[in-house]
Amino acid sequence: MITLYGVAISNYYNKIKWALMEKEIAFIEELVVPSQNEAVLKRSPLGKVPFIKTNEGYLSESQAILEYLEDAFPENPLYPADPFERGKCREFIQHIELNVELIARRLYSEALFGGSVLQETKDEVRQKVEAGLTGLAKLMKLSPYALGSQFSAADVVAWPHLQLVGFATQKIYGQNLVVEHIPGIEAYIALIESRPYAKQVGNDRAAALAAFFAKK
Ligand SMILES: N[C@@H](CCC(=O)N[C@@H](CS)C(=O)NCC(=O)O)C(=O)O
Repeated sequence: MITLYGVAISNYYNKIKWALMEKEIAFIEELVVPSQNEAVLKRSPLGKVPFIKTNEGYLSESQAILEYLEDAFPENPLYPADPFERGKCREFIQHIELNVELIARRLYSEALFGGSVLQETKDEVRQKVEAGLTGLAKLMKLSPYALGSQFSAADVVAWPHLQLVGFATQKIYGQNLVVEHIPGIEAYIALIESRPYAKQVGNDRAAALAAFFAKK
């Protein structure tokens, strides 16, 4: 049995939770907030979430976890069988995480957590996120899924990240840069959110966000 550690407001946590559900892998969730506390650092080297416990030990970094799940539980595959298509799927994931999500992340302290981000940072992030989204639009097929007719790991990664990046850019710039740069993204998000497991992950995220803000 896999244990998934983290918080349901985290897009990386939701990526893995949703993958576990779509692959029909049994798991339990345990609430752990990111921390520099020794108990967390022993299981996740930078104190980040998500991380998982397997029969063999702990594993951190969501992409390493996703690929481990695919290797260890080959049923209900999330990656295409064809090597080139698998490569395209990995290319898409690397691109969205490196050139879009990781850049936009610098806005979250203000967009979500009541902090403030320097105008200089906002300007720099905007330029880089727009470049990242322009590149992503070239890779994304949306016919109807991220990379074509088959639901895949690309979707499992795209939905939690693009939803959050769209929200954060709307809050900071008054414009949803995801919607502006990826034609057809709203219909895609609606399609994904009609999937029962995505609905469940979305509902859990909404409840966790409400609880988080009620505590502040
Ligand atoms: N590359 C990591 C990123 C995970 C990540 O940044 N998680 C956030 C929550 S969404 C976190 O733990 N942040 C705390 C920190 O950066 O110290 C992954 O893919 O798992």
